[in-house]
Amino acid sequence: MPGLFDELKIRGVTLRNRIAVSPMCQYSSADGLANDWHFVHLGSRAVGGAALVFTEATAVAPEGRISPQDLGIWSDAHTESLARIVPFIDAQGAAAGIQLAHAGRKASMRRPWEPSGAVPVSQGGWEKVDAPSAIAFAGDYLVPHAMTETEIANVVELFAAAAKRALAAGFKVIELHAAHGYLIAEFLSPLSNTRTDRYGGSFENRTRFAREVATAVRRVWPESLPLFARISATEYAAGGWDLAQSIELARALKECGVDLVDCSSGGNISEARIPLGPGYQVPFAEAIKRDAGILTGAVGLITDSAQAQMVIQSGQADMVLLARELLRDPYWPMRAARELGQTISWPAQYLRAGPKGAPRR
Ligand code: 536
Repeated sequence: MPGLFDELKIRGVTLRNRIAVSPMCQYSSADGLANDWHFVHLGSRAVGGAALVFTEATAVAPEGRISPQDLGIWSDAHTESLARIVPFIDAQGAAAGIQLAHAGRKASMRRPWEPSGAVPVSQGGWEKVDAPSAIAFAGDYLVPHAMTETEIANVVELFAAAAKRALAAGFKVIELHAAHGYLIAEFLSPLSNTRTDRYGGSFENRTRFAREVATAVRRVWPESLPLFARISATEYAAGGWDLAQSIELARALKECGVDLVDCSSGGNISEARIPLGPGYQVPFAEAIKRDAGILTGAVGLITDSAQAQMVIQSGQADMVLLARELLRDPYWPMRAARELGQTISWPAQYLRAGPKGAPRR
């Protein structure tokens, strides 16, 4: 079994180790554009030694943003704002990844550090949010509009258009956001999707939108570049989406050209009780890897280098995605390498502080 600091080759992309920066909302954009915050946030984590640096959930359409301050990728200006950041990530030896997202019924919400609730139209929120069925996520969320089949087809094409823009911006990996109760996940769950047409009811119908998005993105995304999908492996609710369905979905997504399933959980049922704890989602990555025969990523309360090393060495997952721990310490991969007795290359600018001490003059 490989270790945390062994390379991972997926299609034509070789990642320098098994550590990725999980997509993390920064709530710092104006009009969906990337700016200096995103440059420094993403750039410093590439300097810190991660192999793969994901943007936050990046919306394929304005109304697909979780908050008015989310990143987006629906115009040339958006592509250009991201294209400024990608070469810097590349130059650090990391690969730049973008998570493509549509927030569905969880769109148009306030930033977490503001009082909670939907953003009123007068304050830049939007009038209408989309979902498979007209069922609100929770009391302070908008009641969504149940999409028509034409509207569904349009969103599939928006994902494909966003993938083309991601390619133009220089990204090497796309992750589809099919987790956390956002639009794709809303279609998967019989609790949020009560449709009676081709997009609701049976497992095949509920997964149709996810499969169509993956297929449409794969059509425009080069053969040589990896495609990931983040899913919620369970929604912790009786009669809802669960691990058995996730394994089936992973098999189906593999057929559509998805290379790796990033295994998260929750987010579609506001009352769900989630059994949080160190590495609590790792067993989902393990089960999906084993039973669907696809690469997986483990995410969720992974904070410790020995813990991350064990996830990889035991074969539970092929990579780890760190989120909050990489907010605390952008240099976590460099620190983890030292703790695990591994040598990794440091940025030349920082070498005098590196594991081998000051370079000789
Ligand atoms: C964590 N979050 C995920 C977000 C943004 C808000 C916070 C996202 O995916 N864009 C989360 C994890 C699991 C379930 C719900 C939320």
